[in-house]
Amino acid sequence: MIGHGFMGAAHSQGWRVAPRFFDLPARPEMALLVGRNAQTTSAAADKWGWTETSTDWREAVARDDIDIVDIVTPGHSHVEIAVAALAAGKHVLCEKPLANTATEAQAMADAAARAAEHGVFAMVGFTYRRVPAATLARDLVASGAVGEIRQVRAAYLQDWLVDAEVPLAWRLQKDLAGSGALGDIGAHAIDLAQFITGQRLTSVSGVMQTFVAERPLLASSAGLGGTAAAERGAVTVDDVALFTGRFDGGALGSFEATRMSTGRKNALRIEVAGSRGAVSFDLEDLNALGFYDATAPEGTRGFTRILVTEPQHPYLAAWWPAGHMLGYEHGFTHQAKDFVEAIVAGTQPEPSFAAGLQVQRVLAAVEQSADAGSAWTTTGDAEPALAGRP
Ligand code: SOE
Repeated sequence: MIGHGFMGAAHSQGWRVAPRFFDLPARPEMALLVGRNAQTTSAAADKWGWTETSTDWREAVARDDIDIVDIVTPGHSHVEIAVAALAAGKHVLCEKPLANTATEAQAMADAAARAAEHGVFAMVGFTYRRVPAATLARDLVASGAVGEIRQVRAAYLQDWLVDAEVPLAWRLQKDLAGSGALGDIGAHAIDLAQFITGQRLTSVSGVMQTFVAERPLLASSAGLGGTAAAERGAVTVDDVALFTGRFDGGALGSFEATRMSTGRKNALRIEVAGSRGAVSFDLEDLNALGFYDATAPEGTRGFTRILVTEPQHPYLAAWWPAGHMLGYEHGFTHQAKDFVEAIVAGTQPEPSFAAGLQVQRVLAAVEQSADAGSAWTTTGDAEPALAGRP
């Protein structure tokens, strides 16, 4: 695994736990943790259970005893590491968003397509698909339970940047992160909306805003002269991105990605409204799925709160008895399980780098639209032929 920040902790949990709760066809070994600083990397390896450490990712991806490279670094380094690892014949799991630009994502998708011809596979880490309630939502929609999809409402609400004194972390710097709330959490909303509906966004109209233009530098990046608190740096990404979108299946979508939603900590909310019903999911209540059946007998209709903890629900047979809840980290365990199973079976794990590229094109279209006064902007996927469309 290359990197060891917040996602490094979450991915380590997934690799550590997956073989102990799922009967995997191969047992992943947490062989090598790579980071820039030898001391902090060694401490992380001891804490999370990695056997060896290195400060040289190029040497790591070239090793014959390494089969999988898991990239959990900031977005600016994804393309170089992933292309090198795939060329070296390693299967690659890469955190979201796939890259910082559509051009970088295209290079990664091309490298993955070449590698797949030799049975080497790549996957991008949109883990929320693997929350059982989200997978159940997808299954219900695919079964026709909500009928023709008309509206998709997706909002990823956080508030960790409301305080103007929160330091200038890498997620707030365009050269490292590519964009702010849009790419970091908007990418999750886009992927999950498309996963649950089975439809793709084809055009968008967006607006983006940075509310806090300067923040204190982190101590590590403050100069020798001043103190961290005294030195401030420019925020070069969005705090909030709002956009509407058209889907290729004819649905209309409204999206929010914000780190300024005071009081909301990690609320990824998706509601899909159709001609026969609706599903509603909230990551802050991730063991439950709301389901409305418009065909139920009149007088009995209402949103049902399905507790998604039964053994017949996705992934649940490996866990606890009904009502004993899962958490944020289980999506990462399910991700590791699905990735290992696909690699051993010789099948393409989803979401693929091609899927990651499509999300990157939506992100790029939102930024392009926001720069052009919220003009409708196509994502590159074929527009739906809609009768009577203005
Ligand atoms: C920060 O916004 C963050 O850690 C994202 O980077 C993750 O992808 C998301 O799962 C939780 O919030």
